[in-house]
Amino acid sequence: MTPVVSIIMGSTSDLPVMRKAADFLNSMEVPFEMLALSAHRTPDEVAEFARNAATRGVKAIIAGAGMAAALPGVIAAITPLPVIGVPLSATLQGQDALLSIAQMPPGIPVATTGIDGAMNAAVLAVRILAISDTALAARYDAWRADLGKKIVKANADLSEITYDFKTN
Ligand code: RP5
Repeated sequence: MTPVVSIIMGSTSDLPVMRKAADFLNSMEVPFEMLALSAHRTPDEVAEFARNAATRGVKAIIAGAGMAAALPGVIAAITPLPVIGVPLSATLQGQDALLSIAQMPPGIPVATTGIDGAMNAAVLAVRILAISDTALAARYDAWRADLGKKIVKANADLSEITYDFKTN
């Protein structure tokens, strides 16, 4: 199988969060790869990965990083592919990484999720891929319809709660 999405992280210490992206891609039957690459510790390997990703058939890159989170931005500076950055809450509750990843200069965007938002990174990657893949779009639509059912159940649960002055 050729990977369509690359999930990149700076360290296996990022795996507990980044695994959520893998879980979602797997559930959507999207072939993906997982690689450890660090903008600061292995800069040459990051550049090589980013230069070759598109020609290897990758269509979107998810990159998670904490602290001085340069990884998504460095990849975006090299590849023509869409890069989705996941700020990780390694330090300062992830606010350092959030700003590092989101505040890219004009022309080199990184689509940035919320802190530790690896699942949403995968959801966004699926939505990008689904534009040109009707079978994937159908799987995504079915999953999304299920999300709505959670709210229907939540309303049923809330209706069980009684107060003297609660009207519904
Ligand atoms: C970041 O440095 C990595 O993404 C990770 O969040 C952090 C620390 O890595 P380890 O020291 O745990 O390997 O670039």
